[in-house]
Amino acid sequence: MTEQELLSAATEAVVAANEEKACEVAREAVSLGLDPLRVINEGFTPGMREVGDLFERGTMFLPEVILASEAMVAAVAILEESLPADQREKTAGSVVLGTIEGDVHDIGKGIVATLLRVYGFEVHDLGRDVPLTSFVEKVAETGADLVGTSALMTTTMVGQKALEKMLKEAGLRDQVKTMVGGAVVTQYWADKIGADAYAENAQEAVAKALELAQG
Ligand code: B12
Repeated sequence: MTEQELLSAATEAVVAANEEKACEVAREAVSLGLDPLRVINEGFTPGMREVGDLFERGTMFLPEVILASEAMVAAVAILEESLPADQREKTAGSVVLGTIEGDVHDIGKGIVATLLRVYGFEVHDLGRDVPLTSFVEKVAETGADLVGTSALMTTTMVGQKALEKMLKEAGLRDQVKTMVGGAVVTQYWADKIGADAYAENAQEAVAKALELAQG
């Protein structure tokens, strides 16, 4: 299988919600020594995007979307194992990360967490459906350099705006940088709510986090 064929097979396996096939493709990518991030970004993620489009058009239903996301999670786990081990000494900075309350989408947030760790960040991953007060409490407790929030729905991205206000009210906004992401989030939204950075994908998230933590 060529690299291009493998990327297409990854996309197809997610769209077909075929976990076995998705894992087989991921293992093949590892054995061929392909860049795991490229396979996630250009193979599996486009599959998830297509699933979203099919769901929106009413040609795919929620149970299949769940199976497709399980296939993606299993395949990504295999690829993540082949990323370099977490750096022993966490020097890049510390990040509080989570998906905003009311939102259970956590696949993308999980990829961002993994990559930040690979690049030497200490990551406090609060998980998904995280109450806004938990972000504020964790920032206060850890003195983190950054807080990153993920929102995949128009109904939950407003939580990112509310968090900006809550951090100000808690007197923490000057000491922590904020970073927002998730499928519905844009640079425009980040600017509008006064977040310090927006990133479209996990690689960009690492680049922005490094800039913010060092700046
Ligand atoms: C998989 C999926 C699900 C799965 C989630 C499984 C899981 N454990 O995450 C399940 C089936 C559970 C689900 C449920 C629902 N879903 Co859904 N889901 C999706 C789908 C198809 C893919 C999301 C995904 O995983 N993408 C792949 C990852 C890799 O991409 P990503 O999340 O965007 O992450 C990348 C970047 O955004 C960025 N990033 C992400 N987070 C962060 C954070 C920071 C700080 C930074 C810097 C960057 C960053 O980096 C990531 C890696 O590159 C999307 C469609 C879409 N276009 O996104 C719909 C979608 C998000 N879902 C949607 C809906 C409506 C729902 C439901 C309400 C359906 C229902 N009727 O019940 C429920 C919501 C339940 C809830 N309360 O949260 C809508 C939202 C519409 C809207 N505009 O509000 C979408 C857009 C589908 C659609 N087109 O209608 N869903």
